[in-house]
Amino acid sequence: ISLSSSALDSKDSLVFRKAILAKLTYGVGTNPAHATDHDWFVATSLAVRDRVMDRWMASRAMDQAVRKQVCYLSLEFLIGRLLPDTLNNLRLTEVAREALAGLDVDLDRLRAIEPDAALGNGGLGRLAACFMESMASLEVPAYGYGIRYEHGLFRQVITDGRQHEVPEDWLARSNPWEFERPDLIYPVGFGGHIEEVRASGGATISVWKAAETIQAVAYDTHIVGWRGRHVNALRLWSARATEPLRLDVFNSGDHIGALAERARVEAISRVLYPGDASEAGQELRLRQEFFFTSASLQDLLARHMRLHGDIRTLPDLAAIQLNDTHPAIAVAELMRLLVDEHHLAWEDAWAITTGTLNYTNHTLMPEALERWPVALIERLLPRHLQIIYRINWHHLEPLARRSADVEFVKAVSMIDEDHGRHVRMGHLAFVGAHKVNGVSGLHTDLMRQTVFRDLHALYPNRIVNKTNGITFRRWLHQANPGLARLLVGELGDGVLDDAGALIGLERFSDDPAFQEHFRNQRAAAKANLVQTVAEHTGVPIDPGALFDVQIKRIHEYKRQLLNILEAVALYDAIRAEPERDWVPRVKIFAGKAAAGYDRAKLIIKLINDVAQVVNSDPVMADRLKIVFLPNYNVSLAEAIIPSADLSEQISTAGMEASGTGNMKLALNGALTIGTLDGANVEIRECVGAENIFIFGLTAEEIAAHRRHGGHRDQPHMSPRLERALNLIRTGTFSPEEPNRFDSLIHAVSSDDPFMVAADFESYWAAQRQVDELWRSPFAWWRASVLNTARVGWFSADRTIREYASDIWKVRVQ
Ligand code: DL6
Repeated sequence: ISLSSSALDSKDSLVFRKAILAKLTYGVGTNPAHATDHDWFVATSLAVRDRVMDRWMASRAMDQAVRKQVCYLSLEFLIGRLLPDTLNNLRLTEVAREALAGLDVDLDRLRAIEPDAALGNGGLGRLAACFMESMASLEVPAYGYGIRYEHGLFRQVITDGRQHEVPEDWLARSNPWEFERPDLIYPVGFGGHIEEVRASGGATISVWKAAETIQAVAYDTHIVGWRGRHVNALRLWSARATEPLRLDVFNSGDHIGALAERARVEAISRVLYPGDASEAGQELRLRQEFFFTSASLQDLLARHMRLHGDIRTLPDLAAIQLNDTHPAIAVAELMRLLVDEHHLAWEDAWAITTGTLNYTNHTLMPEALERWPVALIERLLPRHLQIIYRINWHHLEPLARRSADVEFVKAVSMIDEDHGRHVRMGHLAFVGAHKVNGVSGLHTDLMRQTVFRDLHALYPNRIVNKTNGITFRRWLHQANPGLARLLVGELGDGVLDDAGALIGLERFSDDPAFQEHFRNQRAAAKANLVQTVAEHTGVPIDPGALFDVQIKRIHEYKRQLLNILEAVALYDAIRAEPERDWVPRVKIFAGKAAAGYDRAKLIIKLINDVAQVVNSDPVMADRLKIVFLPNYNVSLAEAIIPSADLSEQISTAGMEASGTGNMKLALNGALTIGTLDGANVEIRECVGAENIFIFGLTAEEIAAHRRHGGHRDQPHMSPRLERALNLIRTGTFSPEEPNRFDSLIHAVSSDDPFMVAADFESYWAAQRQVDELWRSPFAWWRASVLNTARVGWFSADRTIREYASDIWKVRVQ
């Protein structure tokens, strides 16, 4: 292969081609004649990585000057593929494409080979990934800290309409992006007892004698900021047994037994979200949380001491963000490290802890707020339980002195004494944090009024709002390159740097020629999705139809059930009057249900059963199609979002903390149909009430309804909903098992906890308004352009600037 295969190749692409070839030979150990696509992927990634290294070192050198650092502790980082991200941020995509084309290799094919790093579950994990990218782009010195799970979120396989979970194996082939740091190892202890030892000065100090010690080994992955200006590290910990095997046991002939202890220890970083229905599963989860929190804090303190030499300056030089309560044990662990290992007085340690830690809450749902049995913490982390008790004593003692109301004291205590003794991790995080934030305006208000009402009364300035954001580099520039090119053509290159510049599009919203271009981009994305749908489901869909998209975790509060019930009602209406002027629609669903969440899995089955009947009914033709795309992940989201006309954000009001899919879809021009929940409220403020379809009860109405015991009444059923439920009940979609969906029907028609029946008619009406607007293309595309133009505020750069100035007190560029 000639290095100058095309006269048109740029100098940079020639240099890059040479670099890829060198990596293929010396890094992968093969040559072009024998290289597989995977070999080319690794060689290309290694060549790209080389371009990052100098910047990474330079960023590190800069950070090590006296700049305050951010440590983002998160059990999840849903980063997806790194090749397109890194190429995009280095502005190298076209160079790489050209370089590879000269070697007869297609960049897009290589991109598809990279497994998604699915080290997360949903919104919280993807938010962490967006924040890491924005922090690098804004030159905030930051470390992301988490677990290097060997198996990320399960792969979802749909057979016979049902979800099956298959282990995900992203590390099965080499991961070209990470650097193992075999010398960066920290011990993490579990179990044992505490010894009170007399120190030289005469005081007694507590020494934790752990029963077992596990090694946390660091693996670093670069996170490149926009235009490659700054590079941060994502440091993930892998668990390793101190003893690789019991040689005596091995030699005695018990070859498996000799490795048993190692398997047990290393299970900590084996799987994201081990099932926690069993006690062993719960224990493993707590071990995971402590493992990565302790290693991360030890790493931070070691770096701080190396660079600055004085532990007391920690709050001036580091801000730690706890992403949800998963790392909340950090409050006790930081105190332990400061008091037991750095020998600080309790009060001094507490001032440092509360000056450094901050906590983000991501849910108000009681069942998702972590509580650990006291007995479990006592067994696994005895010293931490002592510390938690002491923190709690300091927290409650002033209340006792003022003879506060007993119920109030019980409500703010870190220990829930009522339902078996539990440690409330949200309370621990709240009391140990400098700031506590919600993730949308509504969610933050509800935090103040509900789960943290009493703590908020005690610490009235602690809760702040930081509405979520998304990185536009990934969710617009990269996911929708055609639209990005159009925007640059009209608004100039600056729109890539400044999300606020999108507002310049407003003036084109009425311009038929621009609308036409905008529409063409959507059409191209839809054509691609038509192919993807055909490949994955075999269902042919009409690219001219309205693409109505609901993509997110499957959960009752997200109300995929409401959506599919509306589809059943629509099916019923079309069958009754096929000749009416129906707007052709394709309802597209994608999402995973937690493995142990039977009702969510049944909703998946219902969607697939309804899809099967609707899609094969000749009366429907292209009027209505329903598809469920399997194995939703970041890459699939990137493929679906640019093609969406309508974005379903229909959670029960008050239950979705923010949502970020809502932002991604609106940015790409989809109109939202949604409740006044989470960030939908702010999206409506930005895009204008006339450019969004809002329906349903508000959070306040639902709360009032529940206060009056309304959820115990039979919900009002509209005749349309009755008919839809009847079709399901009588086996229209499951003739072989008519009562398959009885539990879903029962939930809706008895206490209706998610207000599906209550919101049904209003949702139906909003959907008919959608149809109406679709019939007026000029008005539809105007609204669509205005959505893209007006959502610049939801850039994660804005969110990170707010965290930086109001919570972390760090400088941004
Ligand atoms: O803040 C990120 C993301 C929000 O956008 C979602 O609304 C919220 O559900 C999600 N929360 C979680 C935590 N657990 N639960 N449920 O993933 O956080």
